[in-house]
Amino acid sequence: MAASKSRVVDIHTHMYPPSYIKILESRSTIPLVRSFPQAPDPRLILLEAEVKSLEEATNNPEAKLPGRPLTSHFASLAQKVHFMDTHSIDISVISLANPWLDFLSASESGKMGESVNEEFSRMCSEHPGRLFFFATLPLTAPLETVLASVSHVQGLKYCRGIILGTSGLGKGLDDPALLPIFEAVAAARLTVFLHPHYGLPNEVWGPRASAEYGHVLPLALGFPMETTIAVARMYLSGVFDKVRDLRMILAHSGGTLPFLAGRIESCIMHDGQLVKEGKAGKGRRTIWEVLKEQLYLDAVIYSEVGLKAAIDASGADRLMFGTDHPFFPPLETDEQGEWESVSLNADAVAKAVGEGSKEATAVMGGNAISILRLDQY
Ligand code: 5CU
Repeated sequence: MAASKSRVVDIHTHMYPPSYIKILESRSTIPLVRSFPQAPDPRLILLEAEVKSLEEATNNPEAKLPGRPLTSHFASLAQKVHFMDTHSIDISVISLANPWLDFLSASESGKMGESVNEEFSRMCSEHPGRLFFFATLPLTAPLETVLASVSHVQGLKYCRGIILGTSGLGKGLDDPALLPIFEAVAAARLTVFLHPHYGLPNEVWGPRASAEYGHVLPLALGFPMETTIAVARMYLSGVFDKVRDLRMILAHSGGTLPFLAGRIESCIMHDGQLVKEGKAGKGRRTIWEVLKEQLYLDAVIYSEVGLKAAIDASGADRLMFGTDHPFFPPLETDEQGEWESVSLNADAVAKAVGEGSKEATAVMGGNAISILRLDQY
């Protein structure tokens, strides 16, 4: 299928299929879904930073509600398509939201992964050419199950990659045990969409955060730092050199990587241990080079200042628009209408590269169409 008109593609847009919500409803520790008598919608409670308010609301019906409302935006395909139509989004590359299958046991995750990926595949097939997806891997299962899952999703017509958290097999993404998985994903031409969930330890936010600061610190700072740390660890361990065909999209414009890449480089050059071990010398591919050769960034950073840093670090040809739907709904206007979180990101693109420019067309959709082969299905 060929098309000449410029199209808008949302590569950062999540769903929880109904079978996954059922599991969350059956749980008593995070992640979970729970109903409270004082609210019409059940609450979706995901983050470590929400545990304290969960306990308080469980014990006191007057306490503020934990988590976020689980509206139809999280699980309904019709709602996703309505959201796309409302915001003139032509194509969405949907993915399971955090924390994916991370909390399932080794014996549960393989089967659940298969069923979630089939469910995403089925949803995409209901809207051919409008929906594609990033699959999820059962990383708590044995290696052969994970590799079988890579082969399975490679064969699904609308699958274009894998959504991946930062915990890997439990030891982070610099774990050598992950290499066969990265190699299999790269060989299958599946792009990794790296997304945070765990943030930073709660103590970092201080004693006032839970009662007074809402979700701001873990989401605005914890998520981006988590991504930055995960990629820096991968870089330092040599994953990108070992798996040269690995391609990763970093959520939230790379966390703080574009801003901190120079500091990472300087710390490497001035590190006595790394210099002595020959890890800092000539021939080393810098993090700047990896940013331009193996990494892509989404454009979910909500201002042209962050977006310009992302463009400077990675290139306007490596940036892809996203919305983070169904997170960040409007709080004071109709959820069925336009979302300010979407227009903030679209406006940032226009301001950073010029409204209607060739670069804006690329960031808003053209890049995703060519990088993720969205015209081939
Ligand atoms: O609001 C949130 O907690 C989140 C989340 O959990 N995951 C995400 O992708 N965006 C926002």
